Amino acid sequence: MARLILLLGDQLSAGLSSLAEADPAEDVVLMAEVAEEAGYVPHHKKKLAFVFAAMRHFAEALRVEGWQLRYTRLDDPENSGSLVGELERARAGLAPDEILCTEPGEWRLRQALAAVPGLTLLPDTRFLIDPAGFRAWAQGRRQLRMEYFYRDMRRRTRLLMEGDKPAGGEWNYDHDNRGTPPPGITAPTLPAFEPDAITREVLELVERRFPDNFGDLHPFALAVTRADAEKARDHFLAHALPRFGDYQDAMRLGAPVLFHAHLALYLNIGLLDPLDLCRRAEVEWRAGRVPINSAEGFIRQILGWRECVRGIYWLHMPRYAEANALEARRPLPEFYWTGDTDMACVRDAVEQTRAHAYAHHIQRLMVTGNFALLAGIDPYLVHVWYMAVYADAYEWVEMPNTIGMALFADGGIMGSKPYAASGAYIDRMSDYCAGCRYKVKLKAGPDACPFNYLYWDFVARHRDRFARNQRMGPIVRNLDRMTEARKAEIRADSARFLDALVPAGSRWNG
Ligand code: FAD
Ligand code: DLZ
Ligand code: SF4
Repeated sequence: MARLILLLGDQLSAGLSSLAEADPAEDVVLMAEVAEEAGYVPHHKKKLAFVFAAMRHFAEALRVEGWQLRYTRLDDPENSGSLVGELERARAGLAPDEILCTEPGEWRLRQALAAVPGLTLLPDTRFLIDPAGFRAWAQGRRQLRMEYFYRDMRRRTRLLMEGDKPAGGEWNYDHDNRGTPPPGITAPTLPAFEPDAITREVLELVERRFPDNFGDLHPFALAVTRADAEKARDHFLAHALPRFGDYQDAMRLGAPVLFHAHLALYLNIGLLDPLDLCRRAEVEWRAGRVPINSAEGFIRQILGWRECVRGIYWLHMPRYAEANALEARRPLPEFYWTGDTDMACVRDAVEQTRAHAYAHHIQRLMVTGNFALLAGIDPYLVHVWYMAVYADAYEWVEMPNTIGMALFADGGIMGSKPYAASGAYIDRMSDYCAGCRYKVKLKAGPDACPFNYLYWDFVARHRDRFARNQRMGPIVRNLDRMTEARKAEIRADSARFLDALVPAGSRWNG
């Protein structure tokens, strides 16, 4: 036999480099559902079902195309439980001359695969810049500013360009991305995909094997094939992209997706292609169907942020996983798993995360992320939570967003200042506060919004560090102007609130 192609669960792309190298007539593709990948963080039930159902459908599509396939199901009695174990089992049975695998998206798995004799790792060409290209870009720069990286990526891909100038006249329409949806405006409903027999079998498997994992398995309406993911994409381009730009930072009670794409899970597993998606968004703008702030805002997220965080991940691993610049040590509160908190904003974010394995960016960053930052929760524990609960979570993208962007635990690699905010920000961008047991306008006492005193407590705890940060200077000066009595009140309110937090059980707390 010639070659064995190991194809991972988030490599479900027809144009994958390992498949492009292979010969369907001779080579064998190995795919495996394994306990190690399913269990290294306690994944949301919907995420598990999504990954396994998409894997099984992709395998079926490869078979139809004529590939020879070796597919291990989670329940196969011979299943060794790990990808390397499955590789060795296949090697023993098939005696391949060579093993090929496209680079995995995680340091942990890369280390394991790099140690397998006879295995060649091929570049993951689904991204628009490779780790070496990013390293070259980053070399010699004191700070990695996403904006400059993004402009270079625009020039490199020619997306939204008129000659050497940005289309529309500006590189970035961020200032037009902060509108609040007027009352009565309705967001488009996501398309729902009825589970077929393959998916129903997976749903039954997940229910049986992972009964205690976080999250609602039903209703399950995610796309698990490329054709359906493309339908979801087209629905977004037609119905939500036109307003994506205006309401990118808004939050609404009980409206999990608003005008966001809900496409990261399909991009990250390989069912959609990022460059193709960006080109389609540009076509919508050029045809006059969407405004520039939407097309540019959307393309910026994929071409800029998505590629940039991947570059940062590979540049800084494995140290990045242990980063804890602010020395945050508090355990993760139980309400991250139960939603059992009086803070209406946090409760809504957790409850919809439990229902959909989804929350949009501002909820992740400015509600659950902001709370963890202000409360000083251990970054690694927060990382495990984000990895587990979102259907789009893979370490290369989740970790820099959590440890860097949300928690500032990397000391400023991802951003020049922490994304810390008091209740006023959440109030401005959402309708949560009106129905909350806490009062967003109150600064002190048991009825005050906890984000208000926790914000100042956070600034006070890190005063000396932040005093050295140019962008935090004005905030530190505001703190310094407070009376000692006011500072003592902030400390007392924060201690009362934080001491009352119930830590999640050890199973969920590392
Ligand atoms: P939209 O808001 O519609 O954005 C469009 C696309 O842009 C997304 O599909 C995504 O591919 C890309 N994108 C947007 N923002 C980012 C970003 N900051 N980093 C990378 N890509 C981005 N994204 C993930 O894909 N997986 C994760 O595990 C993940 N974890 C996160 C954890 C935290 C703490 C934070 C603050 C953000 C995280 N993000 C993650 C980034 C972002 O929140 C999600 O990509 C986005 O919410 C996915 O929903 P959407 O498809 O509706 O995106
Ligand atoms: C996320 C995931 C899960 C839950 N299960 C599997 C699996 O059983 N088999 C597999 O090949 N891949 C799985 N994955 C995706 C891998 O964890 C993924 O390849 C790494 O996270 C690297 O991005
Ligand atoms: Fe969240 Fe504070 Fe508003 Fe309540 S009052 S919803 S805790 S920001």
